[in-house]
Amino acid sequence: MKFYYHPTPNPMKVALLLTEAELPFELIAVDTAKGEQHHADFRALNPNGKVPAIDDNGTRVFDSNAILLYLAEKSGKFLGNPSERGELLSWLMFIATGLGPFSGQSVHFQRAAPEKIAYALNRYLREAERHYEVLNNHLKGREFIVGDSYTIADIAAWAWVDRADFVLGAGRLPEYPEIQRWFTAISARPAVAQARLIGKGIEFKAQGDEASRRALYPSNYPRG
Ligand SMILES: N[C@@H](CCC(=O)N[C@@H](CS)C(=O)NCC(=O)O)C(=O)O
Repeated sequence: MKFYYHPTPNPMKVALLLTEAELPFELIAVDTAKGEQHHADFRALNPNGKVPAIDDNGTRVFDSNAILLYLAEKSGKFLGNPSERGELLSWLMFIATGLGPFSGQSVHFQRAAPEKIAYALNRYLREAERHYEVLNNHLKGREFIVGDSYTIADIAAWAWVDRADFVLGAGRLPEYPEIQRWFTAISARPAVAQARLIGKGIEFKAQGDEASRRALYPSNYPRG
């Protein structure tokens, strides 16, 4: 299996599941600051031009939570109790469509947008905070997000909460004590330390110059 990777939250979900499930893979770096996500051979795997993607012996899967479901079903691990399937799907979609994108946009408008736009800064930070509140309330009295076992919902949320300092502002995770407790416990899993080592020897380009802005934020430039 080929795993197309960049050290950012959505690929980190897949890195953690591959490590937890002990699935063998070949790591393929996609340097998004160099625009490699737009190359035709990568677009054939992921027409959306984003990481992560996998190529499992000719089967392509793109979009991180789809990959989590695919690999969990393939390995028969981290899907939780079948009676909790509705909960699992609900929380996976909550993360895929809410927690993740609002967190990502909050980081974008704080750190990457060419202008500081008060409305956008407030809108995305407040929506990220609201998603944190929903998760924090849900985790009261719970060890895991779904049922009483570790699932791909925990894996998906972990990769985003790992960036809480950038999403919410440095040192703010303790404002969500249930998430903090849950995050500390997941982060102590041996697979997390292993997942953090994936791609460590690879030098990815730092963002910030004109070429990387064109690669990452093409909508800021004229078409064509
Ligand atoms: N919905 C996609 C989003 C993937 C995504 O936004 N990936 C980011 C890295 S976390 C990326 O590829 N950024 C480069 C770009 O947008 O060109 C998923 O969950 O996999």
